[in-house]
Amino acid sequence: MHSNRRLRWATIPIATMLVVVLAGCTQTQLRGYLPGEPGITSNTDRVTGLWVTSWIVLLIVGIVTWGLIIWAAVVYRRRKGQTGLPAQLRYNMPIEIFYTVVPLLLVLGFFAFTARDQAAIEAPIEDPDVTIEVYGKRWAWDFNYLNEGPGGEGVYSAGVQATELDGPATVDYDQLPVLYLPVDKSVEIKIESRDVIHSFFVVDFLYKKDMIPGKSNYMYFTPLKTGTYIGKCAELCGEYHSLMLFQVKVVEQAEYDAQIASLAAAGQTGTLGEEYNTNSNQPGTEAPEREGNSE
Ligand SMILES: [Cu+2]
Repeated sequence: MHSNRRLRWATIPIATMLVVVLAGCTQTQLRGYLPGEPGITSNTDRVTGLWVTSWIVLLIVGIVTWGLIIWAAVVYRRRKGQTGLPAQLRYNMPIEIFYTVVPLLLVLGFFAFTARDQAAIEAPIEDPDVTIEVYGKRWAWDFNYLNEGPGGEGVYSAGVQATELDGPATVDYDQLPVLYLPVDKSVEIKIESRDVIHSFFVVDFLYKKDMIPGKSNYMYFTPLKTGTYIGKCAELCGEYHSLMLFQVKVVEQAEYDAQIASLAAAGQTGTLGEEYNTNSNQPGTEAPEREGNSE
């Protein structure tokens, strides 16, 4: 009865504070300072939801913890004339249970929601509209548009690493490798590497995945907004890692088809595969015999 009434009184200042705080929020703040904007791909709102909700829960934990620390320091401060240690508190069962059960619930909650969202994001798209194989290589990207082109044998575009221009951290965006995607169409990205471990990261898509030599990884999504998005390698892969950039252009189907047609017209049919591996001296890749080694 008493605690109920107290709880009801507590909701008024908390609700008022929330309204005041949220009313002053920009879109960026409401999205927890994540890059991009809502609804760029079929996965971004899910990622944003998990991120923002986690922060709200953690801030509440923080406020309770900071509040208790300050409260204890103020209420139980040493007063004039006090000597020795204050009364020591231990084996207080309600407190012990509180700080065992609450963290356990928090960890289980974070795990459950993360597992739920991860399962949804990683779920393969059956029969995707487009399948694109991306090769990471030191220090650029090759894009193979599988099953496209006149004979369905695929078309490709080969990228080069970014060119630095004068001035700090400026590159020539016009010559970056470009990955074209049709808007509102389901996409499967097959992620490959030719040399070392890279990571395929489109910043505004809020998702990245490692590119591991000899292992295929997959990414599934539907781009929902046309636009140009920056992509980068997110795994330190060598000297020019920072110049391993690309662009993603999400375009209407007609523009996508025109791009595929222009690649085919330029003779870029087929795919650029494993055979362009620059690691020719790795185990299993026909290392030359050293002279005088044979008996
Ligand atoms: Cu890389």
